Amino acid sequence: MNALIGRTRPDALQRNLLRKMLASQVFKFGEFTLKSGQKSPIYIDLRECFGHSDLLILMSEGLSSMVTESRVEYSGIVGVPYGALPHASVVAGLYLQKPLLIVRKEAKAYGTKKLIEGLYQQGDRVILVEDVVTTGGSILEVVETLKNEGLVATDVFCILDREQGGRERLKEAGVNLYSLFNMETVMAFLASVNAINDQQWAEIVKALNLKYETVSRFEVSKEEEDLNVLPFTNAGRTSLQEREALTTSPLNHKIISFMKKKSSNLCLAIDYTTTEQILQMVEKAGPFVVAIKVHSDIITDFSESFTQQLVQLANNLEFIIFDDRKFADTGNTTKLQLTGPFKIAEWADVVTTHAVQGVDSIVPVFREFINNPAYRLSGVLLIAQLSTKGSLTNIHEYTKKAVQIADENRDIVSGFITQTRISEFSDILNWTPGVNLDAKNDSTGQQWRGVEQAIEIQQNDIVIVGRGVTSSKEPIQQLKRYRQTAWESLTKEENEKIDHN
Ligand code: 5BU
Repeated sequence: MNALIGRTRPDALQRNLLRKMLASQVFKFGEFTLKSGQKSPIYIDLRECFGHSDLLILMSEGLSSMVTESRVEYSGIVGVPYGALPHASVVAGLYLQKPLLIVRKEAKAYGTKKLIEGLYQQGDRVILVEDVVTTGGSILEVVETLKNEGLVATDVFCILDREQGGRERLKEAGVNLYSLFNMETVMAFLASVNAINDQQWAEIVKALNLKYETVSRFEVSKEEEDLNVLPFTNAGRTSLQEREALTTSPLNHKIISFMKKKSSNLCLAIDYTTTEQILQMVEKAGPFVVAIKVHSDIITDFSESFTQQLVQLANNLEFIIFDDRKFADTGNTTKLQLTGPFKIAEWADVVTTHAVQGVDSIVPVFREFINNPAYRLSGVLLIAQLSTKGSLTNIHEYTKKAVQIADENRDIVSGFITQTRISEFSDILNWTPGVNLDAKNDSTGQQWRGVEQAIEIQQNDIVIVGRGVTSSKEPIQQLKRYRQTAWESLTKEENEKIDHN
């Protein structure tokens, strides 16, 4: 790896913005023909941000900071039509609180016939806000119009400098360009988080005739290593009441009723290997959790009597039985595994499945079991993102496909196993493993983060905790601590909303 660490490292706001842009599909990969006729393997569609208010806000915040830091003096802000108009409005109206000017592409044939709308006087100095600068052509046209109206414009603030000669052309015309990102920063980010590989880097460099000889990457800190730091969707969590009313899944109805009754959004992962140890823990932990998760295939003395006792405890103590079996095979094999020696479909309320085998190998098989009252199984949790370091589910395309499978089959997919909120459908519950209040990682790839990150920032619903409780000397004390922290995190927003009303 030819690292150019430092040179192109974006700051925290930029990194946050780039991550959001990646998650919101601003960067599109494929084969595109640009306005210039050039072919490009990447297309940066900044207009995606009109649909994501958090992106529009972050971009406007970045543009505003650049303007302030530049110390350029100006009395008005001009948005270059049309793509930059929303940004210019937010920057002028909200952040910098200066008059907004709009330059028409053509003069109106009626009324004032003005080419420039807004509050200004001859001789005023204005700045320009633009989204993407390629050759600088549109900016020079706007500068010319402004000049003809007696306005002075020598500074342009843009989100992306595509490095296609715009900066140089503007400079020749006496116009300074300030950019939030240039192509190299964008590409260094994409390479650093493995969204593009070295070959894609080379293809982009060639197609856009860029001058970089080596792949440039910056160091991604431990916390940032994984792309799933922020939610995929802006559709925030609605209240439990609303979600209860929305969900048609009997399983989720049951889970939400347990959550409310027990003030708990906790699932305990009991990875003990003997039935005695597991049952002892279930008896003590049952009252505080909404679900108990087991791995049936790690239990050395697995028996039918074990599952009978487990079912009885679940019925009495009101929790969901979750077998984390992670199906990932043909539909036929999944069917055999559900009914095989462990008879999973008979005692588990919910199981996990990977999405890798594709929708046709998942949905019909599980639907058959879930709709059959002879089986206890009443929902599946689709694994959209794993908690492990370097997980291949960090490839966003994969997660998006998993989300699509779930969104379209909400009668059987009652939840996701995920790191961050990914679906806009709030009736699908987001279960999240990789939570520990006292440790960051184990020696075999697990990555843990705290409850606040998992529930408040990443907007998950149910915390899956294992060793944080089960390896502790005082497991029930720890369990209560996790329950309280997780429940406070989940209900905080709801309580805040109630307070505001
Ligand atoms: P831990 O002891 O808190 O690391 O236990 C987490 C449990 O969740 C454990 O049973 C794992 O098998 C399970 N898990 C996970 O940790 N990460 C994942 O991405 C998935 C499951 Br899927």
